[in-house]
This record gives sequence, structure tokens and C-alpha cells, in this order.
Amino acid sequence: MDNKGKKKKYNLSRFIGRVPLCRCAIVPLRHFLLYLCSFKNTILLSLIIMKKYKRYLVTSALPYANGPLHIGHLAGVYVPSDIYTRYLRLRGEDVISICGSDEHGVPITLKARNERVSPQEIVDRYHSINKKAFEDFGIAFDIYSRTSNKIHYETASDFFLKLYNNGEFTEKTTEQYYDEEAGTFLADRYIMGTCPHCGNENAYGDQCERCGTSLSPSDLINPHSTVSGSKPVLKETLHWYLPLDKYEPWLKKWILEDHKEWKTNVYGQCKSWLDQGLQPRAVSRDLDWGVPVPVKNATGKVLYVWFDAPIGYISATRELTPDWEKYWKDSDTRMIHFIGKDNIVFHCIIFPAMLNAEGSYILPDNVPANEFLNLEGDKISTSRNWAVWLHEYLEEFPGKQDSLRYSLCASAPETKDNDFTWKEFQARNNNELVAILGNFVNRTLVLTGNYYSGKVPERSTITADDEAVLAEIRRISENTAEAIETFRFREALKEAMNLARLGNKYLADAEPWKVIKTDPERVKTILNIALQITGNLTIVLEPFLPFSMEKLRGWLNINSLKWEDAGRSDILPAGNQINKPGFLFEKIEDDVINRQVEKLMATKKSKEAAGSKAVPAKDPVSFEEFTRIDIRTATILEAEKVPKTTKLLKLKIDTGIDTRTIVSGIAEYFEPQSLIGKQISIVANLEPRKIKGIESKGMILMAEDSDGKLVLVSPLGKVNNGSLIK
Ligand code: B3M
Ligand code: ZN
Repeated sequence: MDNKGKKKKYNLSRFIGRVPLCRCAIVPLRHFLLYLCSFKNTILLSLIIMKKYKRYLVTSALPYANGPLHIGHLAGVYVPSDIYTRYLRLRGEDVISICGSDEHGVPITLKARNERVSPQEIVDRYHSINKKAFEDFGIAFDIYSRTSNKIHYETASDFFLKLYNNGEFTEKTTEQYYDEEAGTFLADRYIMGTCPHCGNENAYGDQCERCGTSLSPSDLINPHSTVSGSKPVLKETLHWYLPLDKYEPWLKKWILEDHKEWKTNVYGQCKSWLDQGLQPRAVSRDLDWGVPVPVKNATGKVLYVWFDAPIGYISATRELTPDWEKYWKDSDTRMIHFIGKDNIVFHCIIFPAMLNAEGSYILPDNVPANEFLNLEGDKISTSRNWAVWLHEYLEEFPGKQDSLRYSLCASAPETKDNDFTWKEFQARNNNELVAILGNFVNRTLVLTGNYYSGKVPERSTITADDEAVLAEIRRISENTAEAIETFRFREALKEAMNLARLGNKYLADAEPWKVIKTDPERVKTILNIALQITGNLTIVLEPFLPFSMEKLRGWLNINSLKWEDAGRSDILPAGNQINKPGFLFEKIEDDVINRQVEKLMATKKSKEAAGSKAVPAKDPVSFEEFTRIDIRTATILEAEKVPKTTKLLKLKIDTGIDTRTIVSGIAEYFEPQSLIGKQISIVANLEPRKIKGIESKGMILMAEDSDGKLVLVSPLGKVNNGSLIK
């Protein structure tokens, strides 16, 4: 057999293959130094870098205990954090993975009120549901704690007191809205009213979702409480504020200069917060559910949920180990926060400012936040039941946790929002897990069973081709490691799967089922190498597919290995007895997938039917009043996003009488390009006003359905711009 010609196909790169990996530390620096250093110095250097971190503290956002978990949670936070932690464990690092339920906050008290049960009952229910869901999916936290624990109350109180005693807070009495009927102060989100800017009657106390303006409750016209429906009154109340403005220069340096390596989505969000300037933030609330503010004159006041929740990471570590301080207070620890993008400001700005103010804790070294996962083209929404719930998935796909983990990692929203579709899930399972990974493992183990009664055959003469394959194993494991260490998990998974691809190609090229007739000695070597690849798969795929790799180790009759074993060509010693294999993955048929899609479509239909209940009619207006409003047709000439906003578009409009600018809060619903040339309807005589420094003259008319979806109101036929609508 001529092997020489094939040599290059396996991408032999053994030199790079031997460069030792840094232990997750300062990767850009490492690249730079690798470039500069010779091979010998690299070893030295990596020893120095290895010393930098002695241990790892991995935290994952504490989910609110007011609802079950869905695939968005897994994809955004928990699958990545689990991959990272499992990888570090395989490397033999000292690592702990911390999570738990976030059991405070207004939504929990409201849910309790609606169900006429205590908040404790709500959090007890969802804490156990979510804890079990994580266990079921193999998310292997070292502890899944909860913020209603005594140890958390103590930790959070002590933290507050230390800042309080050091004079880190400012105290301020302000007037806030109070619901007299419900006997409670109202968080901004629980007050609704009319937006003073655009007239939207369903504006929230913190923001009008129609025109995108940030509001405070006192801006609203006709405010009402969403708790009781009554009109809230203003009442004086005292609160404690963390002066974030004081930490701004320090934060600017720490993030914008010292952490340029953070993901662009994270860095960008931090930069935009810091550029806008930070304001003092209240760290207490008037509520009866939460950690009481531990000072005098604070009855009825608790710590703001975003003050106590991140301290939950500390409490959970204390609960886990008496040695907790070494994880939190020793600069040899590398702390990583896994979160979703809506939590960035809290983990990158507010919590670090708290830790800095406290003074004895370390700071996160990285916060690899993900964007959001959508489902079949629509935002995941608990209230609309537009989600794939983890417990329901397991009922319908029992034993197929790894298929979901795989699919969610392979299309994780790492740099931008991404869409989960059932069809893609099916394709990933059938075309990748079954056809590539499962197929390779199965062929290898079945042939070993057939030819050698399951005993690993002895290797004899190694060809250049064989050697190239063995070298490639090491290269793949190193690429996988590097991608994991830099939080590029999609790429890491793709790279790890390349090992199965390599295996398939090796078998296809070597054709042991043919060679067995002419050169049985050679087949022993081929299968020995195929088995070494299989053994290596149990290492590089373990962080991603823990259930399947455990199964595979069982068939191979080996214990779990260390990451540094990856690349070894004697993972399975000759003579090792292999057990009879089953199938690693099963094909998922069309009808199973169609049923899931139909289920979602049914949800959508029933919501639409329920939502078609129109809002009640408004109070009558006179014809005179009506004619004072100038509604006319116009055409959109230009459209662009308003910089540093997510919701606003700046539109240039031809109104028939002039060309003018209108700023509209519709950026989330329309691509600017898609609007150009559209004929629409506008209110032309709305008083001009400045939005983000841009003068907006008029308003675009939209129809808004009960889901908040917006549609442009356009004339059915073509008319001249400026035609009056009457
Ligand atoms: N519970 C928010 C969320 O689930 C919050 C995270 C707390 S992490 C300290 O989005
Ligand atoms: Zn508005």
C-alpha cells in the first residue's frame, strides 16, 4: 500500500502540536509570546503562566426561582459554563462551579400574590424543579444553592454592613409611587400610564417600548398600578445608594484598558454604559420579601435583588466549603462569570464596584456573556409559552440530553442572537451525531468484536499515514482546548468532532473490511489506531457530551482520563477487553420533529385567538377635535439606526409638503433597509421634540397587536405623498 502520497491529508503539524498549552491564562499575551519565543522558552513561559492561576471559580447566573428553565437558559449560560468546568476538571485543575436559585425580586412576590401563596412556596417549587432540570442535563455544579438560605442572609447582610460602616453608601429620601390598595411601593415596571412623548397608553414606568424613551414613573400621564389597578400616590422613602459615579474612573481603567480581551459584545456594552456616565444606584427597596436592610430605621426595607443575588455566589461557596476564602480572596484564583447579555451591567459594572468597595475580594477575570437564543424565528417568552421547556423536552426525548446539549452548543448565540429550529436540531442529531460520531464508533467496535472477539489487537508496523493520524489527534485536542479556553465553544465542539471525522476518513481510506482478506496483520494495526481515536474521543468530547462519553467508556472498558492523555496512542492497551456496544445516538424521525413544530404552532394560534380580543374603545372625541390631527401619507426616503440605541430609527420622510426627520422606536421590528421606499401614514402635526439630540417632527402610525408586535399602517393603493387621511 502506498502511504506516502496520502501523508499530507492529515494535516500533520507536530511541531505546534507539542507547544504546551497555557492554563487558560492571558491568551492574547500567550499568542504574542509564542510568536516571540523559541520552543524551549515556550516551555519556561508556560510554566510561568501556569503559576498565575492556582484555581478557578466558575459562576453561572442564578436563575430566578419563579418559572421553569428553557433551552435559552441552557444555550446562553449553563451549557457553556458546564463545558468550561468539565474541561478544567479534565485538566486536573482546582475548579469549583457555583450556581443556585435567585429567590428574591418583585416578580416572585407578584407571582405569589397572584397565586395567593407565600413567596417561599413559589421559590421552593421552582428551586427543586430547576435543580432537577440541571441535574438531568448533566450540568455538574459543585453546588446549587439558594438565596433564601440563612447563610446567604448572613453573607449579604455582612457585606452591606461593611460598606455601610465604611461610609460607602449615600442616603437619600425620595418620593416614590405607592399603591395604597395593595399597601406596597411600586417598582417602576409595575406602573403603567401614557407616554408623554408618543401617547402610547401602555408605557411602563421605566420605559416606553413604543418610542424607546427611558422614563421615570413621574413622567407618565395617568399612571396606574399594575398590581391593583389603582392610582398610585407619591410617598417619601429613604434608601441607600451605591455611588457608581465614584467608581467610574476605576471601572474605565479596569474594563476598557485592562480587559480588552473580553468578548466584543460584552466590552461594547460596558463601554456604552461607561461612556454615558454612571449614576448612584439604590441598593435597597421597599418590600417585605428579601434580605432585610440590616440597620436601624429600615423596617419594611430589603436589599435590592441585584445587590444580594451576586453575593449569592459567595454564600454558595461558603456553603460548599470551609475553604471558601481561598476561592474569593486569593489573587491566584481566576473567577469567570457565565451570564446572558441582559446581566452584563450587573456583572461587569455594579458587582465589581461592590467588590471593590468591600475591598477583600477578587474580581472576575472574564465575563463571557452570550446573546439570546430565539425559537423558530420568535423571541423566547415565558408569558406567551413560546419556549422549549427542559422538563418537557426530557419527557419527549428521554435519554437524549446530549442531542440537545450538542445542538445548543453548535448553534449557541455566542456573538449574536441565534435561532433554534427543530429542523436544525434534527439535522444536527441525524447528520452529525448519528452519521459521523455514532457511525465511526459503531464501525470500530463492531469490527473489533467480529475480528478479535472484542480484544484490542496488537499494533505492528506503523505507516506514515498512521503516524499522521496519531499526530492529528494531538493537534485536534489542542485546538479544542484553545477554543474552550477563549470561550469559543461552538468552534471547540466543531474541532472536537473533527476527531470523529478523522476516524471515519481513516477507516474509509484504510478499508479494513477489504484488507482483512489479503493482509490480516495490517488490519490489527488499523483497528488498534481506530480504537485509539475512539478512546481519545472520550476525552475531547466529554465536556460537550458527558452522557454519551460515559456510555462509550463503559463499552471501551476504560475509566475517565485526563485531558493531557489526549493524543496518546496507547489509551487502549492491546488485549483490553471491549464490551458489546449499543448505539451512541438514535436517528430522530420526521414525524417526531413535526409534532414538536405543530405543538409550537398550536401555541401560537391559541395565543393569537386569545389576543384577538381588541382593547376597549376609547372615550369619544368631537369631529372638530379629530380634524385637528393632521394624518397623511408619506414615503420613507432614508432609514438608519440611531447610534447607541437599540430601539430607535432615524427616518427621512417625504410628506408631500416637505422632507423631514422622524425618530421612531421601531428598530427591533424592522431592518432599516427594508423600510426605504415604503409608503406609510404619519401624524404630521405632532409637536416636534428632541430624541437623543435629533429633532423628530411627527409620528409614524403603527398597528400594535396584543403581543406588542408592530405593523406599519400603509394605504392600500398608491396615492400622492401628503394625501390627507380622513
Ligand atoms: N436572576 C437574572 C436572570 O436570570 C438573575 C441573575 C442573577 S445572577 C447573580 O436573568
Ligand atoms: Zn412613547
